[in-house]
Amino acid sequence: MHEIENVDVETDLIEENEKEAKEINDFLGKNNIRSIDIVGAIGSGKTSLIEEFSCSFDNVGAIVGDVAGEDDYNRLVENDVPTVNLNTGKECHLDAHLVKHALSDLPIEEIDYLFFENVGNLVCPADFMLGADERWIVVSVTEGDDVVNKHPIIFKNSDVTVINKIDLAEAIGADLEKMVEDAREINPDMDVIKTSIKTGEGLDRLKIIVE
Ligand SMILES: Nc1nc2c(ncn2[C@@H]2O[C@H](COP(=O)(O)OP(=O)(O)OP(=O)(O)O)[C@@H](O)[C@H]2O)c(=O)[nH]1
Ligand SMILES: [Mg+2]
Repeated sequence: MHEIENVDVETDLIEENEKEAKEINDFLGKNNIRSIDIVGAIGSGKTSLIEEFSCSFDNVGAIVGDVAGEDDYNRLVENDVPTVNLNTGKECHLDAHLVKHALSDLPIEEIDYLFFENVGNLVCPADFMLGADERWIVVSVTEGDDVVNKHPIIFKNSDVTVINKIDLAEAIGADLEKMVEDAREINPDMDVIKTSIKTGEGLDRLKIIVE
């Protein structure tokens, strides 16, 4: 006879992840590094945002996650950003264990601002915090103006919402204010900032939050 035992694998994984995330946050704090975990849909503007910050702030570093390839890594290295590339294969999010290892490949003493770019999607990264000071979620108007409402968990677990590509809102008929209201309703404590990385609109407000 086989005995049936319930093992709550997901809870164990998340608890283990929380422990390592706390270690990361302690480590970065001791090294006076301000850290931001950027999550968001594919193509919403995550790497573009890190590129912007690397032009505005000294000593930016990054850890970038994608299922495959070195595209984002190459873009950031071209901008002189010390970067570690993490390919997750079939996994659809970064986790604290991966990030902890990646930290040992960065010149920590040369970094004041560290950005994590999570794998692009609005579902898998939701429960896996990476130990950053803040989590920002970047969505763009081209994903549809119901994208916020459809993904409440990740907005609940974030500190700042960036609604990007507002330069395209009119062209695609997106209701920008609906997106803002949805985000505020899901998480009333969250800053919600509308941006266009293309025109520069809204970026000053984000830079103030980074500082
Ligand atoms: N029109 C417009 N295009 C933008 C804006 N921000 C980013 N883009 C473009 O959108 C595309 C995707 O931007 P990325 O920064 O690569 O997006 P990402 O979120 O890093 O994408 P993944 O890493 O693949 O998930 C690029 O071609 C950018 O130039 C914006 O505000 N307006
Ligand atoms: Mg990217």
